[in-house]
Amino acid sequence: MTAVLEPALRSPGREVDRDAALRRAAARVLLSNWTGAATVPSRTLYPHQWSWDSAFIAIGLARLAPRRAQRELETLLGAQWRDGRVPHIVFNPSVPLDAYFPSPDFWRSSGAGAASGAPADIETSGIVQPPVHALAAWQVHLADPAESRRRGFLRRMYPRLAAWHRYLAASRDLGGGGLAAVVHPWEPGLDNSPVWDAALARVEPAAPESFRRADLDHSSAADRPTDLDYGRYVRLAADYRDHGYDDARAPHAFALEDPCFNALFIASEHALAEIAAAAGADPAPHRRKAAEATAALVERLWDPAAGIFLARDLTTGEAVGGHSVAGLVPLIVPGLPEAVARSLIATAQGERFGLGRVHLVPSYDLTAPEYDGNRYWRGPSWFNTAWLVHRGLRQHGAAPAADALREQALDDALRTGFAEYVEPHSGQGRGIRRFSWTAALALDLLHRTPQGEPAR
Ligand code: 9WN
Repeated sequence: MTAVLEPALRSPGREVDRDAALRRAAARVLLSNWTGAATVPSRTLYPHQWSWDSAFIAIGLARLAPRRAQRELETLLGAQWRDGRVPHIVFNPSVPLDAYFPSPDFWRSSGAGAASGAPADIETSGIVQPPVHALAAWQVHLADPAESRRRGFLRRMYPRLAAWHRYLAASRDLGGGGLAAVVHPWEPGLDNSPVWDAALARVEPAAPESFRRADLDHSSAADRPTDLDYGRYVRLAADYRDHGYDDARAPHAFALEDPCFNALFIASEHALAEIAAAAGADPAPHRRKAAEATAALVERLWDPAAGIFLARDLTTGEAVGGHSVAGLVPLIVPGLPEAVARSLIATAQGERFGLGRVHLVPSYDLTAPEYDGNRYWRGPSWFNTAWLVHRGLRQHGAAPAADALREQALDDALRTGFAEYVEPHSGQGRGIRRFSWTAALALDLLHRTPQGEPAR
């Protein structure tokens, strides 16, 4: 394990050099991944626009170019469906079909999704990703309120963001308990997490010869989901498509309530209340919805004995999946009961996540048999979840732990050339490099208030 320095032991001169180098390098990554209307997560592996990536990217871009950050979110929400859903991928028509799988001719959104309100002139996927967008829009506004007001940014964003949240609350409350369900492992964004294993095992995989993976052209197979995972991803997406992406008609062989997805919904609902007030609308319904969803999150997903939030499989009604970083993310929820927050912090600092003793926050329990430190979301530490845990730690008064995590994230981002993820024990970069949200969130973490405090 490489040493993790306490902030107090670092030399201030070194930090200034590192920060300046990091700022320049991160800005270069974001510029080279900018298409003119949005930012691709990676020029090679992910050459289109992704939903939650764009929200994280906008949060970082706001520190660099607030106008471009607004544009990032406007482009994404420009592909919103009439039923309110924000698709997880917005395809760039100038990118060849075989550059990414599944491509637009697999999803066929403008045809198969027409009755659900898919746009006729833009091709997208038909599933969603975690709703970080209102949180991002509010941060983007705060970075330059005068420019935001001048461009009417929040007034234009508010109705779209509110429709997005209404879609999740109305069409995705498949369990009827006040939380949104995910219906595909790509939706929570932690695609091959061991949390989905039991539910996915019930899905008949699509035949391997019926599709060709493009991801293995750009990343090592050992760092990626397996072929069997892909067979099941394809089957679930094809079934949803073949039911017109209609949540009321689709069989939803895979339906789970994920704590990270719902925590981000709640944090964004709080942001939506701020946005509503600033845009001249009534914030009260958003505050009410945030409070109700917080109560539902604790009631349905909190496991006091495990000291973490667990996903719930709606097919069996069981809590599943063990200790995943997704279960720590509710630390970002404002108004989380203090005892729950304390217990979550203790879990993060315990042997399963090793906070402060390994690199960032492992995506899965270091002590579990399913843990694999190289394979995607089955162990490696990612920068977006580290950013979320950092924010949660600050929010709940754990400033020293938050500061140490921030320093490590900045070091790891620069040292690995903005890797997609890192192996938790060695800190070695895995996946691809020059990954946009790694660069963007480093820019946000670098930001200090005029008083010299790290930004919240
Ligand atoms: C499928 C773009 C996305 C991220 C996800 C990450 C990965 C896609 C893939 O890349 O998923 O959506 O092809 O593996 O798991 O969180 O949004 O960066």
